[in-house]
Amino acid sequence: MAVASTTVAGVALSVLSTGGTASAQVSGASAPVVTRAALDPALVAGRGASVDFAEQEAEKASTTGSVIGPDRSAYTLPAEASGRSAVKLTPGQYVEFTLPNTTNAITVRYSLPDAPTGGGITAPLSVTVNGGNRTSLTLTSQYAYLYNLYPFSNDPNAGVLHPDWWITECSCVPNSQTPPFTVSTPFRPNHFYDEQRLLLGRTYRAGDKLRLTVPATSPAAWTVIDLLDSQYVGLPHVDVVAANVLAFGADPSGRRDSAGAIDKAIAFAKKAHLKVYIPPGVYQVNRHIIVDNVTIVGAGSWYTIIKGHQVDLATPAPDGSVHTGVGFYGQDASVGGSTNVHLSGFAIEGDVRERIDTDQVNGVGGALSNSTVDGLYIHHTKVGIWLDGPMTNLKLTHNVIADQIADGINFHTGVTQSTASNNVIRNTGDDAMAMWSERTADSGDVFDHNTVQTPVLANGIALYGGTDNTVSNNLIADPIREGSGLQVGSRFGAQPFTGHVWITNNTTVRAGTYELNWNIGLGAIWIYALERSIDADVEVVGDNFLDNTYNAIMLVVDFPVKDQYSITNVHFKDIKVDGTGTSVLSARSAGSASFANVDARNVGAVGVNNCGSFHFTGAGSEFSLTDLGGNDGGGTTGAWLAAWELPNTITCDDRPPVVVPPAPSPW
Ligand SMILES: [Ca+2]
Repeated sequence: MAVASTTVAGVALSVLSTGGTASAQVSGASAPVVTRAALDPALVAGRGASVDFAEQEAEKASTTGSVIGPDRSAYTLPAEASGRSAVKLTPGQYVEFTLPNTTNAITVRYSLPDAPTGGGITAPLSVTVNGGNRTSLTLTSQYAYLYNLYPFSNDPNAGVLHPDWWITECSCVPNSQTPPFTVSTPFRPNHFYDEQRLLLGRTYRAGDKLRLTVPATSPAAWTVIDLLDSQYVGLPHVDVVAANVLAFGADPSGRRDSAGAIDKAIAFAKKAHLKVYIPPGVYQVNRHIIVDNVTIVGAGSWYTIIKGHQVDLATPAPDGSVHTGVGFYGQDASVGGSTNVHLSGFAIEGDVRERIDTDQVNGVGGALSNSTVDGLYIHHTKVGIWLDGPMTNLKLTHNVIADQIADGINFHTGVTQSTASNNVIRNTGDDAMAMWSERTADSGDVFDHNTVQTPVLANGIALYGGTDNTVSNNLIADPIREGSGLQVGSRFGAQPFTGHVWITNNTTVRAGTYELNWNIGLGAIWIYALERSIDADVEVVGDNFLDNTYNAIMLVVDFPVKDQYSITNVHFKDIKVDGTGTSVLSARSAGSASFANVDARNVGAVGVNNCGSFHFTGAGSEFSLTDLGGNDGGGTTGAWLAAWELPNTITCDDRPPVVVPPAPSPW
């Protein structure tokens, strides 16, 4: 990882364009500014995934275009950008990055307009280094753009999808109005971004200038560039002692369907006790490859690409799917699941553009016990990795999951003793990572050292019930709406939380989002009792909550059940809160929590916004705080945990003015 230069002042200079037309203004830094989640890497050292690329935000690079943002308002281009800012280019404009390291491969995160009637467009982007070696990317918005209410639509012109649902735009049920309330279109556009990888074909040095230029003839009115990841990709991995899929008829040109050939290679490998090897190439697969007791190795995710079309099923499958598509699936848990499956070193490129929750069109699925998934790149599937247990002992490591319609990783139903670590997950349409204890509890699971960026809906990492699960050392940035950085929620029919919940040493940044339906700010971590009380031992230790849009911490019970459920037994220790638009803690629940060594600064409102369960009795709030000492600092209102607030002073204010905090800095 390169040393970041974060102190380079923006320089502006004027250059004459070679076309002899008007001069263009160039703004931004010429020295590389390497960041992690748009932060100085020193602020997040030891947290998040260890990765082999360096990340540079376009808004910190040199450009003839215009910087958009920062802006955290949902349904806008800046809000879904890393760091809530990006660069907008019109045809002829460019953004130029100074490469921080030896580089032969890049990932560009970008946005294009949708087609007027939906479905996306394509447009070129030219890549040059030091003014030469031109290559080109064909960008697309065919996998971007969702509109409207759940389960969303690809039609930018559609009226409200559920006119019988309450919506926040009118604070009404549209069909109950006379005349019915109509929404303006496009209604709630989101999921603007996509990303694309490119092997440059030769190796460049640190200091070389990589320029992304929108050709003057581009059909796209604008091209937004969010960031560039650059890296050096080594030679393809070769496995000689293996069942090579080419020997079984697989077509590495991607022209013929290779699913049958891969099945044959798997069958042979199992008999011969060999691995399956998939050499460099693009392999067309338009259905699930069922895996059990097999190891499948690619040449590396930049070289071996399994790519498929979404296929309409003639009749719905027993699981409710109406489509199928490329994916590697363990057998269903109802027939015992699969075991001893090891997948590594390839990409899965799906073709999912709409959200149909009954469809099994995920990158990896089924039940996979005693298994590993390592070094995959999973793109354009519905969910990157969705496990349906019961199952046990799965390890997910060093996977990159991007541009999903729904979740990134979901441990669903009785997934136990399993780990997801060092994964990078970006632009999911739902929770980036979740443990969902539906019907059967997840237990003994760990999400550790993952990096999550810009989930456009829901949470960075969410736990829905379960026993003795851990979320540790993760870096979670830029959640956008109807969720936040970390959630502990009794929701979605989950089993109760029992035993311990450990939320340790995570960093969130630019979380604590605005909840559009509730019309209030959430916390970077929010503990939410909707379907039952939360009374397991929740230990929140060593976490840093940076640049919170609203609160750092929220404990909330849904209003209709505020007198039924409570949140108790939550313990905060060794926490740093750097910057809150509003409070350090917002309590909208009966119950209690303890605080030890929770330090805060740059706090925008009263330290504790204590509403309890909204009875406002003379005895004080129904939520009480225990001060275990060392809770220092505060902001505009003085100490965040002042003696006068303890144990349960009512300080309830739903919508205090937001004070935008300064950027996070070394503590
Ligand atoms: Ca950006």
